[in-house]
Amino acid sequence: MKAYVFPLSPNARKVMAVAAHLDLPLDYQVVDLTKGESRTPEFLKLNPNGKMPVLVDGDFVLWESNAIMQYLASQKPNGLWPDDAQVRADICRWQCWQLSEWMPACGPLLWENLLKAMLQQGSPDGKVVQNAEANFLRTASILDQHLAQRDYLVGDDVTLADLAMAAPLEYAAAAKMPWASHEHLQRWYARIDALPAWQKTKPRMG
Ligand SMILES: N[C@@H](CCC(=O)N[C@@H](CS)C(=O)NCC(=O)O)C(=O)O
Repeated sequence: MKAYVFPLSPNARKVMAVAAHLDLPLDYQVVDLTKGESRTPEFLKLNPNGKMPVLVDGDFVLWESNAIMQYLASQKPNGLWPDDAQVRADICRWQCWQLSEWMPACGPLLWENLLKAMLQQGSPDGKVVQNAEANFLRTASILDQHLAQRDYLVGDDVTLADLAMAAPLEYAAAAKMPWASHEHLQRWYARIDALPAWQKTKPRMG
């Protein structure tokens, strides 16, 4: 299977971490987003949205990171995606929430406080940052409360839900995400950060 990724991206990390955790050999093709490589005619044939990650397995082409995570985790029995309808629905619920609530909360802070400077796109917009911080605090509190009595988002061990949610937090400090008072969330992230698959796929700058 071939995966098209830009390894610095949290969405790529989600896919790479699953493959690392399950020891699935993926043939990686880097799509350099700083060079517009996701907008070439060849790449747009794989994903008309012009976005990575994309997985190619023979004739089967799959985009959307959460769908790719589930497909990879379906390759063999494992605890990331247990074969139980209710557990899978619970994991999928958190993956949906990750896309609909968590990424929109983290994304503007990643852009304003980190990417803008990296890409020389000017300084952070104070008003956008203020709104983004409020949204981050609202959503982070939901996670913090959920994690107050548990070590992982679903069940007693790491699942796809954790790997999906953890991805943007790699940049929590650099993007100035205000999570200092969310101690349960921080403790949970430290647990994910310690996983060999998370360490192995840590983005390397430069
Ligand atoms: N919902 C998609 C989002 C993917 C996405 O936003 N990818 C971004 C980088 S994080 C991208 O490839 N952007 C390239 C572009 O817009 O040209 C997923 O989860 O896979």
